[in-house]
Amino acid sequence: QCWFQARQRELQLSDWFHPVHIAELNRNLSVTEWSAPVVWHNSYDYGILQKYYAQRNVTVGLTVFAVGRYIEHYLGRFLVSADKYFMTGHKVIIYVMTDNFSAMPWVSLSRHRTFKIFQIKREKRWQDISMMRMKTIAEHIADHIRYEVDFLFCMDVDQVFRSRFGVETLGERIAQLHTLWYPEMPDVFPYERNESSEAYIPKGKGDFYYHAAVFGGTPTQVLNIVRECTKGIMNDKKNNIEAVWHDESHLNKYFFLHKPTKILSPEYCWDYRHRVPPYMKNIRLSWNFKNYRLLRES
Ligand code: 2GW
Ligand code: MN
Repeated sequence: QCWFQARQRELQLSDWFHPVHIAELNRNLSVTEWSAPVVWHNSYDYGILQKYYAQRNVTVGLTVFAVGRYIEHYLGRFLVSADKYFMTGHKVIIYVMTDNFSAMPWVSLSRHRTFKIFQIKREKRWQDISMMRMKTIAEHIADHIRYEVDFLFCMDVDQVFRSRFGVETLGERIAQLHTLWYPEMPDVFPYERNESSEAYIPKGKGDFYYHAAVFGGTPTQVLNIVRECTKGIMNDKKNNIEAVWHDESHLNKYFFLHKPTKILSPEYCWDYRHRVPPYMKNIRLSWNFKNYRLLRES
């Protein structure tokens, strides 16, 4: 069963109502077929959530990787904006994984916030820099992160926080709708279509295309996610296969099999090169400018 069939039922439309029209309605979907909330600016009461999580005295972790040129290009703005907008008012630990301590920008964080920096080795291919994050995150969760935080987010570094990215986003398994694909039909999603890949999702199947730039949940759940993705990536390597969108393809496979319990609207990871639709009222995080030629040359 496909998401648009559920939407047809929910909206009491007849079966012949064309899925393309439903994609239009899907733009402000507020709950999935499996009852997971989709978080939009007006879909929750922040005051209540803020109080609830403050009473529980939660600590939220955030992993970010900066290797090579991404240190000087992105890490400073990412950290400064995270300090301002990520889980403001709550305890935060930012885990920075980098191949070069000495290039780290100097950033001072506010009260109740800290970061821990870890040295990682630099992979030769950028595809591996991206994919091997899954393995490194798994090791760090198992080793220490799970004893330190109640919730954990894993993010790309090439983005900037723009306004509150708060406790409304917390949940067991959290996935991010991709700016480009959220209004589209599942059969056009850029899932991995090679049957021999561990990331394979058949045409017509799937719910959403999730963006690997933001995912999270409880440490236990995130550990499952990144362990399974690592397994998929390593098995593919053994068979000389690389999924079309690398770790993102494997993450999409995981969330196809284990549905997220909370989904973040594209407000939580917007690409400003696209026109902002009128229902996109409060952009929280956006892609940073990317000079592909400059970044991918070295
Ligand atoms: C990546 C691509 C080409 C050249 C360099 C790099 C690179 C990535 C790098 O030199 N240094 C580095 O630290 N990275 C890390 O990998 C960094 O944390 C970055 O955010 C992450 C993913 O690379 P990115 O952001 O350039 O790729 P996107 O924005 O196209 O990401 C999507 O697709 C990726 C797989 O191709 C990942 O799934 C990513 O999570 C997605 O958002
Ligand atoms: Mn990115």
